[in-house]
Amino acid sequence: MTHAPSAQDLREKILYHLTHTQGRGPEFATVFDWRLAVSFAVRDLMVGPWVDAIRAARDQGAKRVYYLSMEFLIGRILGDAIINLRLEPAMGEALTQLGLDEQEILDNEPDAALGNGGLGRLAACFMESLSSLRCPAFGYGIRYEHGLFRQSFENGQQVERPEDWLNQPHPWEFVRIDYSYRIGFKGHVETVDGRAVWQPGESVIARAYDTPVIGWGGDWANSLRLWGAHPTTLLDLPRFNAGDYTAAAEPEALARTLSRVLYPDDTTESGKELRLKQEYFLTSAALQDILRRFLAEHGDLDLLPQKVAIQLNDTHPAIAGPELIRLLMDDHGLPFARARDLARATLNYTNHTLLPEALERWSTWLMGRILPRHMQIIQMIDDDHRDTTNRPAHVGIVHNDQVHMGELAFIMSGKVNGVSALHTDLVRDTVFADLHKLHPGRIVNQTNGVTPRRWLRMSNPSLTRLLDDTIGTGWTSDLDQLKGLEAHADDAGFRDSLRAAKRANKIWLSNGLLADLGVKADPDAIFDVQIKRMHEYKRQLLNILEAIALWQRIHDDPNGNWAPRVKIFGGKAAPGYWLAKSVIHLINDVAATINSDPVTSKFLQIAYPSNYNVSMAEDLIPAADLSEQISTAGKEASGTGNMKFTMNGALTIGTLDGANVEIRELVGPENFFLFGLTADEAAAEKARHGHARAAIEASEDLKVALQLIAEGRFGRAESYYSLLDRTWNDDPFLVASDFDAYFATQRKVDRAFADTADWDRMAALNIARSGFFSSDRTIRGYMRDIWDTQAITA
Ligand code: 26V
Repeated sequence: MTHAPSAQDLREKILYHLTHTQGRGPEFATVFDWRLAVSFAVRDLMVGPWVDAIRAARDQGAKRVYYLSMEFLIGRILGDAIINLRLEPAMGEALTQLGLDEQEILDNEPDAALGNGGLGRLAACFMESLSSLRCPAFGYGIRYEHGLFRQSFENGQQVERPEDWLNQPHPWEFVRIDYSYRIGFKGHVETVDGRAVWQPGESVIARAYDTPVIGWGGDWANSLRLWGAHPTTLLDLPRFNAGDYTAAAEPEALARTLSRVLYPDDTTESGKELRLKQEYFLTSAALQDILRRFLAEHGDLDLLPQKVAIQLNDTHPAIAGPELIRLLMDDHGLPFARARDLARATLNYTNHTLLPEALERWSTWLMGRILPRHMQIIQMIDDDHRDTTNRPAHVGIVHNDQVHMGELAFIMSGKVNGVSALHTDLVRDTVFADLHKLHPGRIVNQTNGVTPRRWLRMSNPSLTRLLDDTIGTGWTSDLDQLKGLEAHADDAGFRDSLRAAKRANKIWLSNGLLADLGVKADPDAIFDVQIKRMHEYKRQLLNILEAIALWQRIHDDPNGNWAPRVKIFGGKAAPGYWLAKSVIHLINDVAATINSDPVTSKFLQIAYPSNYNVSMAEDLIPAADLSEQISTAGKEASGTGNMKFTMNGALTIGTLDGANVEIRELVGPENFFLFGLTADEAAAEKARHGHARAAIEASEDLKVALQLIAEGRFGRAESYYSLLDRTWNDDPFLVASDFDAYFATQRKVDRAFADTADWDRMAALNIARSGFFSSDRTIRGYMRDIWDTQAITA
């Protein structure tokens, strides 16, 4: 930025927008009015760099990156924009002068919760890093009217309510009515002069809504372009004139359904027609927009791969392969082989999960009915691949009347990547082993990362102050500079400051937990945090069983030297995932019993705030001592929360899964609490008949814990019969097999926490060695290995 605005500049801008945009005098303004006025004042400072960035990319004929994702889990925008535009401390002063509470203003903003979990939050971190690195890019997604459902607990059980973030003005977006595209569905395919012509039976309009994403330093912004669905005709006039007003509005209601609600299930692929339509809606709108821009700038379709790199965030937009071929063949007259080659040189695919139940498949019947032309092209791609590779018979896209979207994405991509070293190895060795043999070199690794602007500088101001004072501010855009802390890890003065910073965060959180849940969290206790979607493979069950076993041990020896602990959980279950919901119920029931036990209450407390989201993560992570990353080895593709905890000075208790492997290698095995079976051992254990029962019989602690649940010590036993039955007789995620190792490792944590100097040393070293996990490093990797693209230099 040329010059940073002063507190007075900001105050004047805020008052200007309060009057002229909100239409309110200060004496009548609500917190909402003020928050919008502040947002518009901040937005004004983003628009210049944004327009300049778009112009620079066009003028230089730069290659653009396009990130296609069904999910962008943004969270709040205002606080992040203030940080990246470097408006602090001026903004703080301006708000104080206006008599406003900055925290209250920031908290007034609803989260943009347009995602389920890791995959969506990664997309948001990537958008921020792309801008911070000045890489010309667009994110393409859907402007869901309702983001991820709001969770509350009734009698300990999850209840879902609709989320309605757009039920109020959204100050960050710009609607572009000139960028509208027609998206067709159904109908039939005709042949006219030897060329296929798809005559859709239905269509909707995709309209662009742009949000600028400002990078660190505030001199570059890319666009997040979200598509809203609109009807091709607003009103059925004959019906209206006939007095049937409800029916007359039907076309509008129907079209809008497409961008109405985010699918809340990240667990099982349910093959729903509306979901397929949403995926095509996003993909077609994005590709039409990309081709329009490309043709306006370059004209010659042969240049497409040199000027455009498209990243598919999982298989959700994998219809991009057939759609791009369709546009090139049917609209631009290219022959199939050339269209195929151009598409494959432009598209790339990231795999985010190996869980078989989450791999997308569509019946050929549904695909053929909703997208008849695409079904033909999918068949052409599959036939062509068979003919050009001599592949084994079991390899391919269409099998048993199902279209396998992973195989489609793989075959239509130049590069395919996994999201951690271990995950990429497993992608090569398992799901895509056959395709990997046919196309060696196509699969590459890009270990995930997170943006240190939001996840350190913004959310952890007390640690940020210490870092700035100790090593300067350069770490913000060059996270490897955290290495400079290593020299201070043995300095008792530094360690005391680190402890004080953590303690301030714990006190803040403790006050919140008391106010919201009535849980008394002693700031000197271990704050032990597991926050993520509720999934069997993430093993929240293992964690709560450990709590029960520990509770019993404390009971057996109430005067023992127990390390006080507060276990904190956060996370939502997919509405139809009843086993995950039953774990939520159990955690809440166990918390109610344990928290009110006078014998143990000073040693063990359990808190489960409802409606975990990005904003809650920003409060919990800086206050954590211990990060729970305890998935069954081989199941968690990467994890990104694990990285956020590490850079905020929490130590990890974890398995050798996902990016935990790399975290442990980098921070040093002596600074990481490892336990449990490896991926290979877990696979072998699962194949062993009766593994669960054998493990339970061998563990007194686990047996007692399960017994107490079965006896109804934590609410009605019947509620947990299925969960117990599964644990005894099936236990596919090896909770029982890993229990004793987990319990023992938690006791090691207890002892380590008691030695404050040593604990703080380990925490300092975790922070110092976490630089690798910046999403800036990840994006540089994609730019180099996948997109072959360059940043625009200032
Ligand atoms: C799956 C599905 C299945 C079909 C229906 C709709 C739907 C929507 C979302 C998903 C998400 C599955 C993948 C996912 O979120 N993976 C997570 O990606 C993170 C970023 O790479 C990674 O850190 C986590 O380990 C991984 O679980």
